[in-house]
Amino acid sequence: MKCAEILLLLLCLEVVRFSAFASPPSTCPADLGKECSGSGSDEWEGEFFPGIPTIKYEGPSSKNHLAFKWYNAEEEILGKKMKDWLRFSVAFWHTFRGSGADPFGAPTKFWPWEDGTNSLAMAKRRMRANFEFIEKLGVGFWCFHDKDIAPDGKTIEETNANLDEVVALAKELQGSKFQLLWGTAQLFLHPRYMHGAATSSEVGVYAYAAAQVKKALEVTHYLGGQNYVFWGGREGYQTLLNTDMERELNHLARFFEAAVAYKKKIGFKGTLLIEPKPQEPTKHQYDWDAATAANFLRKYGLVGEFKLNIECNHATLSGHSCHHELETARINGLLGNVDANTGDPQIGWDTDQFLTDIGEATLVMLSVVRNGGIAPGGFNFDAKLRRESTDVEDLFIAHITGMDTMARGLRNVAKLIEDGSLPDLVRKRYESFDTEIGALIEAGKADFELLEKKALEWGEPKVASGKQELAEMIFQSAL
Ligand code: XUL
Ligand code: CO
Repeated sequence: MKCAEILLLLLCLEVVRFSAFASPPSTCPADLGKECSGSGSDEWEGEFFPGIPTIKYEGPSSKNHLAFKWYNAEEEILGKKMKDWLRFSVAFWHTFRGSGADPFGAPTKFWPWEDGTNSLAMAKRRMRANFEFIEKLGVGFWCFHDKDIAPDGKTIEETNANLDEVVALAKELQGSKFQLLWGTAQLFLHPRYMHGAATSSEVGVYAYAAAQVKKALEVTHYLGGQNYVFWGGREGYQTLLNTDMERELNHLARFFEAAVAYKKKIGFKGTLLIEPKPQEPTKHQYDWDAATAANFLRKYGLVGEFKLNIECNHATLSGHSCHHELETARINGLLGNVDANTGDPQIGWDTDQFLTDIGEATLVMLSVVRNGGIAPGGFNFDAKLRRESTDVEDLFIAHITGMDTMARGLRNVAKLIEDGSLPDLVRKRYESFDTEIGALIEAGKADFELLEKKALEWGEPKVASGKQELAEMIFQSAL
């Protein structure tokens, strides 16, 4: 292949890559070759998922791949029903707009209810499929981006009218059975956001993004959303050589302040969440990790108005474990929601896989239990099928495994708490601070003169074993 051809191929692949987040205005999957403005009926004969029963708990010995082995919604663990600890949510974008495209390949998923258009009728049909899916799965919550659920119009007014129409249907289908965990505005796919949204160098883009978030907050409020998420995929930079980082961060803070003011104005009581991620698609994203986001909130006086949505695959991309990010959020009083997924140790991008590692899930649940739960947040499956998984039932199997994995994590934490030896090990490790001088240090009352006096008196300190292997042994025995 010649150099120019390789470049062209790479360019095409990049375009395909983000098609999982729905198409920009007036485009549709070219390989399906249909009109995007098609205004067919949103009616659909019969069920979207015929042959798939309501998923039930059958216990660990079940061989039924359409049953839960570990997640038993009504069962009480550590004083709360499993469904209340876990508050599972289906991500509309992956489940209903995920095409299977990756940086090197075209879409692979052509669900029976799709007609290849991005029409309003198609949007409504997808919404019906969404509620049948979550009902059969036994999940109480869902999450969406504005652009996942409704097509853009030619103007902001037309776009908002489309959104209103789909949201009215969503409200009706939600009824009192289901709840919106969070809504968000998609501020990364459209070319206008290439330099960022709230951190764009163009004031027109800043205003456009504000109009989009204003509307997304309104519809999230209308749907009774429990939270609202800001993920700033393009809020960052490709190079500092052309970037006024200080000015961009100030703009981002002003944008968040305006969101807080508008939230209060319309009476939206949900929690505002920032979702950290270090990079991808930008080289450097401003909300790099939990500690960076916490520092940003403190600097701009926004602590108290925001919490964090921790995504496990974002954590690993930032060089941390998910447990580290959850604990950082928790000890700062900022743990708001979990985007439950995982990455791949060999693939260096955000693979958004369903979490199936029981040890990892146990660590995640340790943080959530220490936090006293996650409500009004929940566990949103920001996770997608592999490109090669193309059966409708795979959507169920993936979520069932994800839910069972988190349920096993919760059950394991209950075992660890009941056993008590892990917290005991940690408590013992610090017991030298459970003394008069330790209390003075922790109260901020031990100055250097006093500490020097103690050091002279005590001489060389005895340093105990960290007992890491014992901690690992105890942890492993609960899995
Ligand atoms: C991207 C990501 C998003 C956010 C919502 O990596 O996680 O789906 O969760 O915009
Ligand atoms: Co996410």
